Amino acid sequence: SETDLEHEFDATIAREQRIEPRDWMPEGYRATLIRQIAQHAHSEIIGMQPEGNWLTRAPSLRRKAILMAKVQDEAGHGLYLYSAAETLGADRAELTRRLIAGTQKYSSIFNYPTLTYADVGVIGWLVDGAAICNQVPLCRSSFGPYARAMIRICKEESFHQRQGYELLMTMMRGTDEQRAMVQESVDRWWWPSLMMFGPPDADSPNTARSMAWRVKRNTNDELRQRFVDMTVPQAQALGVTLPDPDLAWNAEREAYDFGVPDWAEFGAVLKGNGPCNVERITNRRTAHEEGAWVREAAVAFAARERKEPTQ
Ligand code: FAQ
Repeated sequence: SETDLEHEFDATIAREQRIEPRDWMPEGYRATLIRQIAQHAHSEIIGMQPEGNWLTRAPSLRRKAILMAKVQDEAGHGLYLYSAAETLGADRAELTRRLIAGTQKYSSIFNYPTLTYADVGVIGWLVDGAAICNQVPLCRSSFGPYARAMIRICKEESFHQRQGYELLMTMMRGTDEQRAMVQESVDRWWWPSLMMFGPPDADSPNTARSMAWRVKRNTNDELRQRFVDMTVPQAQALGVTLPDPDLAWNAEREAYDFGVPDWAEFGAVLKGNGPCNVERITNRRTAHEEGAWVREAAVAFAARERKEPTQ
């Protein structure tokens, strides 16, 4: 009966075992996973644009090769995550349709512009750093395909973070102008990076349910704190200042105190009013429309192959 199935599901979660696609699951569990995984996949695909902006203007062949590899990894992560969503019965074309229609979200962070080449380094350091902080615990998410996807994705994100930090170390060893460029970029990206972890726990409608299902393993505020504590020593080693006058070590808590992000700005970005929302979605829609002939050709090819099996 439905109750037996529900008990079985709860027991699997309680034993720290994985739920697999063919297992029975509550509809709410399925829906929240599709929501989170689709949003994550969309973030990877939209996230190709800010850095892709610098591919044609990378300062050397070496930097260009590294950046191309990173942006291609992000495409791979997106496709991998769409596949995980498909194991839950989601339709990939429908997910893309919802992204373009603006009815499914992607990470707020990708609605900010990349104004200088230092932004490539800072995205690697702070944005990938935040992504790793958020995603390492998701390797223990209760849904098998999502947890397994996170293992590979986190390995690649770690490489991305290192390339960003190495790029910034190189710039910090350079001229005064280069150091100023890094600092200016850090000033722009710090607060949006903190917003990547989502609203404060008190304003996070999904956290309690997702934690009980072990879809999420930590709250938004826990992970934000972990990110701040991890990043402050890295900023010191680099020689940059994080733009927060309230940032201070709290010996009692053994953690850094820090200021409050501008949650009104976060709300505006989520509503579609960030600096680059329109551009990001317009580019995605154009790419989708211009790729229609490829999808049609693939379908026609598959149909022909079914009729005339190759010898
Ligand atoms: N942006 O109740 P909660 C990357 C939404 S990393 C936009 O706390 P939840 C790598 C949230 O969906 C970025 N929307 O929600 C990369 C919900 O709205 P809904 C992607 C946000 O799900 C690096 C509402 O606010 N990473 O791409 C954001 O429990 C460099 C209420 O929030 C992931 O997606 C936000 N920042 O917690 C690529 C990680 N925060 O859906 C290229 C997996 C919240 O009810 C270059 N996701 N919202 O309409 C998660 O861990 C969670 O979904 C959270 C949000 C923590 C993001």
